[in-house]
Amino acid sequence: MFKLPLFKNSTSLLRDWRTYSFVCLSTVLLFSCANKEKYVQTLAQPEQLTISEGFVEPVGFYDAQPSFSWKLPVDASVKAQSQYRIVVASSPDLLPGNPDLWDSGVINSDTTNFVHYEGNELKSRQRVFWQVKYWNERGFDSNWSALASFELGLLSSSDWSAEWIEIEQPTPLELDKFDTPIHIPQYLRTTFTADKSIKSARLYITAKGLFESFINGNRVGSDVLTPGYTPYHKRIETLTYDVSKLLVSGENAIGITLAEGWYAGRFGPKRHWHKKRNITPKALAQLEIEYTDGTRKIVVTDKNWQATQQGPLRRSSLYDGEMFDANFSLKNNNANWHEPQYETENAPEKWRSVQSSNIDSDVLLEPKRHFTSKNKQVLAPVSLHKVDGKIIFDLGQNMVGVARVNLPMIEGEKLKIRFAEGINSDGSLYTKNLGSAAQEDTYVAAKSGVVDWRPQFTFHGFRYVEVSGFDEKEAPQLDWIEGIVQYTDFELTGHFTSSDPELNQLQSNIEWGLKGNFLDIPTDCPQRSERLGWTGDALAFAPTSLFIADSHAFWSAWLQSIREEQFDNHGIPVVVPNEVGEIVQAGWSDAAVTIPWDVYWRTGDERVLKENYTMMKRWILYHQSQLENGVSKMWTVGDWLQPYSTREDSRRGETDHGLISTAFYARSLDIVARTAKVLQRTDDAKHYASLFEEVKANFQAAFFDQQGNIKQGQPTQTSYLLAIGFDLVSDEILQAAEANLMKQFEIAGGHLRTGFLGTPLIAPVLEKIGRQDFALELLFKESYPSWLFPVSQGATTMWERWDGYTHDKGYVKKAGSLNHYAYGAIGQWMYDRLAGITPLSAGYKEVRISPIVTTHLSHAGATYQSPHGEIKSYWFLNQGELRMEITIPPNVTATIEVPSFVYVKNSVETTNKIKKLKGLLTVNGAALNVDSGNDIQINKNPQFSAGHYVIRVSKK
Ligand code: RAM
Repeated sequence: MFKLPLFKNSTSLLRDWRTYSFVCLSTVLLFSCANKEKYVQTLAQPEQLTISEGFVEPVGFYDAQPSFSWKLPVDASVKAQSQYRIVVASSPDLLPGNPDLWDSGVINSDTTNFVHYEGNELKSRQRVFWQVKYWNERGFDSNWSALASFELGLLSSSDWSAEWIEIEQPTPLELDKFDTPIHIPQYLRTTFTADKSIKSARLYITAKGLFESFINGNRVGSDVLTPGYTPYHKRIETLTYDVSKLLVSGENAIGITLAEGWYAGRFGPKRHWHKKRNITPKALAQLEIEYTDGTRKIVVTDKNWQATQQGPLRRSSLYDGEMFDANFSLKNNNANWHEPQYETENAPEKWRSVQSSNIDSDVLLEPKRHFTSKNKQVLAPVSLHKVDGKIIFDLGQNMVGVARVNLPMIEGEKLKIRFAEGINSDGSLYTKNLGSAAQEDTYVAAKSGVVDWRPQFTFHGFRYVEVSGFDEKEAPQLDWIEGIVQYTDFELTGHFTSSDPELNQLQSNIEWGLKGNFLDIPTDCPQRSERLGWTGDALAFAPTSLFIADSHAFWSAWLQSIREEQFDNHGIPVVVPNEVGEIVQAGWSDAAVTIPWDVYWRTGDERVLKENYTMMKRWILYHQSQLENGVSKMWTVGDWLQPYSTREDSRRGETDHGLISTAFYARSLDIVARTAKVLQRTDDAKHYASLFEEVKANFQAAFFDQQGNIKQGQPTQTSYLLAIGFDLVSDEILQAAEANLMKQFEIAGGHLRTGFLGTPLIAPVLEKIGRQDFALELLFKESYPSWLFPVSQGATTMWERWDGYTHDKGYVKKAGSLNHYAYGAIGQWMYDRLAGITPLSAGYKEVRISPIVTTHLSHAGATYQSPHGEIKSYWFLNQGELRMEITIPPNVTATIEVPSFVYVKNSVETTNKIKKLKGLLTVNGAALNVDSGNDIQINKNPQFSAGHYVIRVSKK
């Protein structure tokens, strides 16, 4: 029977025994540079130059007012930056001496990130070069950095002389069984002569739909699913490719394949499909060639292009998959349709003229403002089995992307490729959780032999791939299939690991949640007929994602879409891009406020706050329009998917909806107040802070009694988590509320009983009330519901429901998505607290290294590529001895709090939950006296510079 006594004394005891004391011995000079520097003439140059949200040497860049970032080298001579200088020029020859665009001058500042460009106005197509140097804390200067450059794209619609083109086709269009038009993919082509020698060429291109482009037989770029997914009625992103090397002097051909994608296909909820009836895919391209003699030639999409729907791509749908029929070949004269030798006259039955339309004046054409999606990883099957004559390959990992097939077929046969996240007990594919998404690709062979194919304009969520229709004379081989994992092309920046394989699997599942649902926009799920940008899921997962991956640009771009989708009444839609109509929802739409803050906090980029500030303030106005007597009546689905909910619609959780909506109003106010402070809008800051206090009082009066009990609706874990987590109860009743929260856990048999809103708050709130011990118990629990329960049932991704599948019962009736990242929000606590890397100021400029050490593990830790360089924190516990391995990059100040005790696994009595760590404290081998000082101050205390540390608490 679960028992959880809450002794306040022992709680504060836990709080107090936090650190070890020691005397800072001046002999422990780890990375002393004093002597060395006398001889140093010039310091090593700054590294890893990026612009705006982390772009490296972009071509077709979106931002004419960029910011500059760099990293200081990891070098004993560099502890911090005291000054910097940036020079920017229109030509590399002008640098560093004659910067014609901007010279920042020598600026006294330790800032190395997001320094705003303040030079001459930058224009579309402009190529810009820059360099930076810094001075260290002792006034020595560095070499100039290597030269970095960027080139702007076509910044506004007026830069385009191209027209939208599409095949001339009969109207009305044929409808599918869902009443949505069938858009057979189009092939569009033109040829042209380049009559001089080519210096450089850029292809500016986009689509209403999805495109791939080809020049002279070669694929342009390696992006997938371009241009991506934005509110197309407001803004369509454009791509720029350097195609200088693909063109030749003489005859050239350019081809575009065009499919329906998000824009024109059956996508989103059923009730909106019919609206797509008058929408058809279109392409827009502008090829700009610069000859060596300085003259230019422009080739644009216009009426002169030709088009066909008689190509091998017969059908491409995001939900349903792709069909490729090799009999519809587009080859003649030994050439492919995107080569100049191909003759459309030889295939007159196929090629038709196109219809063109002008660029819409109210839809912005802007260069893509984050990274494109790409093929990021390849998975090989781990096994295969046969069911009903079909072969099912198991990739061992639930993933998102496409499958490449490489297998034998017989002429005329149809290869069917089906995808699922799971298999039934009879070994067949489990497809019940896919809704109406068929997730099925088809390949029709034109000749016998080995077929090597992958689709272009669809993606699937799957672990299992079923194939039928191959040449059955051949024995199936594992290498017939490859899983090609596709997601937004960012770098993975954070890695967590521990001694516990289950916890590591949880971490892996969290990472795969990101890989599976960051395909151009953040989605709830990648497999069923949904795959939408649900704001609430994003709100939960954003902080975790910002550690795992360099998702700064990704979030900033999606926030632009949120701004564009904000309703006139200031509401924020629950789904962005909005496919669901006018639905606004507390706890979901608040993402418009929480995510700018999360991005700012993790990156230090103030621009994300500036860009979104108006939207954030308008969102507060919407909240205010929902108030009645100080309490919010805003609609919400509530604590979505809380286990054991007794509500009629059990998905909606038991927590009172008014409490949730009022709590999120307060939360948004709190963040807007903090944002105003960062942006130095003092009056706003005061205004929102006082509103917050007002709402706090209203919240407490409406929902809590004097004993800290919930008085409206059911008492639930989430109601207390929101109240304590968002700081909404006064000090007088806080302790009682804390005890009531613990009682809720006790009632639940020591389990969580929270949905999408409560779950992310569990560990941080337990920590806030001094119950890290219990947070650990919950984290390591394996029985339902818990984070490790799905792991124990074989999960390789995060699930929408804690019990989507069980070994005993198989898939539950409403198993839901097996790739839903929301519960992955626990990652943040694992990185911040188990590994112990917590930012104390925005962008990790100041950090605290203070891992929670527990006998649940013998080691844990993380590496994080912070905006200033690599931060590492690992701890190892061996027979009561502790070793910490820590790296702090230059220009960061850190407080290392050496733990003075260990949380003991499985202790029932609170008093036994911690065990003192005793022994000799050494830092890089030198002993420290335990009598004075608490923490090791890196880069604050002159003794301890940035660098690597091994800290031990050992028995002798
Ligand atoms: C579901 C989505 C999402 C959730 C909403 C409320 O359909 O999958 O995860 O945020 O509903």
